[in-house]
Order: sequence, then structure tokens, then C-alpha cells
Amino acid sequence: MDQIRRVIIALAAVLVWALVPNAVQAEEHELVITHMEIAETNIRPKVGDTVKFINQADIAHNLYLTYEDGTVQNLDTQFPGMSKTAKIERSGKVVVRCWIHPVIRMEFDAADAD
Ligand SMILES: [Cu+2]
Repeated sequence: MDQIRRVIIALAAVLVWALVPNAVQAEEHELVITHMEIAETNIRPKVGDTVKFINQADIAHNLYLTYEDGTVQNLDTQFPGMSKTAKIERSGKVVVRCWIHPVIRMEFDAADAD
């Protein structure tokens, strides 16, 4: 009886694991903002992943992401020392800019989710 119960519990655990794939597979990528730029990195996030922007500058920024279809994702004001996280919504080229400092600009490619 105990063995059957253990097998049922194991099967239930596998089923739960299979039903929540994205929550388990999503990755977090990190980008650091120095004074007036975003430190060069080669991130390649997938849709559903998050990108964490860490403000190590001594000035405030307000980053926003623009997707290929024109959709804008605004991260709001980010004071020195603050981190903001964006969940990637669409695949393709993503441009990151700052409303306050137009000189800040970087881009990365987002891949489709698995
Ligand atoms: Cu800025």
C-alpha cells in the first residue's frame, strides 16, 4: 500500500512540474547602468524572461523598452541604487532608451519562448 502511495505522489509531482514550464524555465538577465550608459553585454533573453536593470550611476534614470511593433514598456523613474525589472513581452529587436537622457541607448535581440 505504501509503495502505491509513493508512486502516486511521484506521478503527481511530475504532473505539476509539467504544468508550470514557463515559471520554472524563465531566466533573469542583468544589465548595469553606469553614469550615462548601459554596460556592454551580450544578453539574449527569451520571451517570458526578465531583464533586471541595476542603476549604479549617481543620477536617476527612466528606462523604456521599445519592441519592433512599436510597443513601449516603461520602467518608471529609477533612482541611484535602484533596480527595475522588465519581463520580455515580444521577440525580435528590443531597444532600451532613457526618457531623461536620450544619449543612453542599447539594444538586444529577444528570442521566442521554447
Ligand atoms: Cu537616464
